[in-house]
Amino acid sequence: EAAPVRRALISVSDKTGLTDLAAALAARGVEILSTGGSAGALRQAGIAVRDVAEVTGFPEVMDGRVKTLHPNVHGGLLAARSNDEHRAAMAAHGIPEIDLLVVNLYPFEDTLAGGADAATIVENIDIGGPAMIRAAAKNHNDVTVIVDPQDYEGLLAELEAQDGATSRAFRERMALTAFSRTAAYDAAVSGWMAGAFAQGQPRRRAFAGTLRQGLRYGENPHQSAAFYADGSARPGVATATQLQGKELSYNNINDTDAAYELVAEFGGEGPGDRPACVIVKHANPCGVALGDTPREAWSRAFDCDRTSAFGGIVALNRPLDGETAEEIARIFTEVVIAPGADEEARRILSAKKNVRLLVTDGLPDPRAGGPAWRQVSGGMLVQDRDTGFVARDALKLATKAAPTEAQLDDLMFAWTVAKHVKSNAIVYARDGQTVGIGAGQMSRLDSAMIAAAKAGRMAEALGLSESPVKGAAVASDAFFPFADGLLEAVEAGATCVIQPGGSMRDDEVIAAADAHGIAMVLTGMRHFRH
Ligand code: 93A
Repeated sequence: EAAPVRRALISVSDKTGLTDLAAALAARGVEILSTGGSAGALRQAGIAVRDVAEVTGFPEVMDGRVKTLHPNVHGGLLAARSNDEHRAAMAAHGIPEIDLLVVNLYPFEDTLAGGADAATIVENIDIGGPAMIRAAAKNHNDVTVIVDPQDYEGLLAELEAQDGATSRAFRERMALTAFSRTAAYDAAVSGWMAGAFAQGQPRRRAFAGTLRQGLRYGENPHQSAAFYADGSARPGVATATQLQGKELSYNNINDTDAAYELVAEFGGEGPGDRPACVIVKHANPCGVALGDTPREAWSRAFDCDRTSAFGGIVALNRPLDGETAEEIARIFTEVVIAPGADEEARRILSAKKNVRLLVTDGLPDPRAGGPAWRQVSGGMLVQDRDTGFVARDALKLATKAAPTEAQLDDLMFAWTVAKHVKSNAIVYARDGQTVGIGAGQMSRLDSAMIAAAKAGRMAEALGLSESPVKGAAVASDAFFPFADGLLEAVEAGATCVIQPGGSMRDDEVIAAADAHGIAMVLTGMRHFRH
């Protein structure tokens, strides 16, 4: 069922491609109705247009808050063309049929991302636009709705192919796009309000995102999958630009996010603003290190667990430079993400066609709030992102021995890494380098043993004469329920400990630390990550 397009209403904030589209429509004999700013732009381009105000018989009032909210507009969008009563109502009230609606909304998300004040943000909540989009999308039986300048070309091709009409399949696709857009738009508005008006209260909202990329498959080849952006415009994997390499996979995206979120902690007010590198495998870091240069940070991260780093995801908190790219290119790496890449780095990696290189405009903000989602059978869990941060001077000394400044550096470093390791997390670190990471075990003791065993393998790989855990700091993402986990770490060679504290047996754990002359600080905050 083709629906002819004789009259269009155009009302757009983003004027990209506007005049080309309107000129092409006019050339097809389509009458164009338009709102203030859009009409002005069209007239300036010499395109004939009728003001919506003429159709409504009502001027645009209240700074444009009320311009298309009128029965003559909504009747023209909603009337079922095959319904006699609807036709009679149109005739009785002089309502013109609107066959095509082209709308894009007030830039709410961009205004928010630009850091505008509340009044400006509120003024950018579009009311009339979504109302028209929803009306036209509901009436996709007869009306075509376009909400994205990227679809202008497709529309013109459709009109050409259908002799001035659109096919049902096209209208259905555009209606789906339209409702996805208004859903995402309202999610952005409610998300902002949740932060601004309802801090600390449970949030009543559902996720709605914009499709960024269809994926070849999900975690496994038999699962279909897609990647959505939430419109928040935060620097990160969802807004990154891919400069080269194969298409990102579901697991790539998940692992890249884990790597980038962690490396972004080493910047700004975090545990130290030095070049840092994180290598992730299966959503857990297998090497994290600071260095005087990104290159040094990479090679120190690599040294932590050279075996696991194979096929890993590399994240840097500095732009990728040539010498770092050269080092990274030596081993098989799936993805590299950084806040930029210089020309030399791009040239070097371009020889490695399979490496996916992603760059972003800045780093993710580890203190930025927002929701974190998880699906469960028949429902969803929503929580705030884990933005918890314990400042160095807020640590509580629990033992007789106090850590030195250098030990405190390593404790802060290890604690930051532990936050990003799946629980139970045990992290050994020395001189700004992880030397053993135990992740995802069901017992803390097992995590401590695995971390120590990995450190043993590091010693072997690097030909070290002793375990790199000797004199290391150890971080535990949650309290030690018994002294055994702590004793395991001490036996491995750790000399200082950071952990939340708060166990019923804290006294026992502290006594064990004192008995071994270990310095232990308590954060009072845990970082479970499941
Ligand atoms: O302020 S509104 O919520 N009230 C309306 O009646 C209305 N009608 C269209 N915003 C409204 N619009 C929006 O105006 C459109 O969604 C579009 O983003 C914008 C186009 O305005 P102009 O053509 O004046 O630039």
